[in-house]
Amino acid sequence: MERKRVLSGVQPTGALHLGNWLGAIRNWVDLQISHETFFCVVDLHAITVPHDPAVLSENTLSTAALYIACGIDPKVSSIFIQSQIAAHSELCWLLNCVTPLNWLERMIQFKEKAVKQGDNVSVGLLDYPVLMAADILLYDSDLVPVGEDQKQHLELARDIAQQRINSRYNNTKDRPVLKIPKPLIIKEGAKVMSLTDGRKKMSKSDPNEGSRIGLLDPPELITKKIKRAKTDQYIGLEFDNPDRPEADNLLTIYSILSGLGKEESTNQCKEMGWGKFKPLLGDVTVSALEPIQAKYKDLMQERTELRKILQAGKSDAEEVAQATLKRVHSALGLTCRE
Ligand code: AQP
Repeated sequence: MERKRVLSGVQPTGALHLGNWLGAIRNWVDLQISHETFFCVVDLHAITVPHDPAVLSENTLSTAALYIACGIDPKVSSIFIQSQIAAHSELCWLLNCVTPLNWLERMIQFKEKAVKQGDNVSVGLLDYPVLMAADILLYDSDLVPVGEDQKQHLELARDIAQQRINSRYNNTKDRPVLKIPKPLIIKEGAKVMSLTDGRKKMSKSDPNEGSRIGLLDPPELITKKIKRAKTDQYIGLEFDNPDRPEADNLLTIYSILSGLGKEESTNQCKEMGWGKFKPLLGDVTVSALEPIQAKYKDLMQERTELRKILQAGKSDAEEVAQATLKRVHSALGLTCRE
């Protein structure tokens, strides 16, 4: 049976953290076995907010290296850098021309991020979901792993493909111009919250470094951040108590990283005070990240292998992307490209 194709990516907007790993990349690792997988570093998305070019360039390579260090196997998955495939920008333009402006103005992420930019909001930030639609549609993706925050964007990609391209311009009839992707809801996907506020998502762009654990943080720093993490006045760790978001978050991290799962970690920690729990969490976090950090170091020291992997991923991606772009060109009447 043909394997379903999956596409996903992370923005190189900063150092990857536990949330990116436990909420996204860790699930990709499992998906590689059962699906055909394309994973990109979405650097064109990263420039929709102000950025430093040198930092972006280093973060892009570092993010790709972390995919591999976390277990994405380049022999099985195609790993590539979004900006190296010009078809992303090209399809984005074509989709821009058929997407109503008010569809974009409704996007929650735009509204949230625009507030932070004040008068400096770029057209790119508004257009972010159309570029994301192009990323997904270019690869004829069957499934896209999405968290709560990205559901609205995937819905938009489906609407653009169905209502604005396939139903208006399907001139071949034997197959739709664009494949309509479905969301892949990962049951095990964890939402990791900030260490300083259990009601806020752990995020690369949080100005407080202490709010997140970077995948490349050294052991002493991890221990320090966990020691300083927000707690509450109760004794005993527990899941799902709405009044104790910090307990739920740290116990979730512990249950995943220790491999104990929810039930066993509840049994182990239900009567434990914070003073005993935090060093335990620190130790499992350090141990879980140690192999990732070692593999990452190897890849970044001798970058030839990494560049080769990205080159191979680029050519896999290019082949699929060009075929889709050609179909869209032809559907829209841009026929001079043969
Ligand atoms: N805290 C989180 N818990 C679970 N999953 C998370 N992801 C991000 N943060 C968490 C998942 O990681 C993938 C890539 O995310 P992204 O970097 O492309 O964008 P993001 O969701 O906006 O991540 P950040 O860290 O919050 O970045 P900034 O601060 O730059 O906006 C996605 O699958 C996401 O769900």
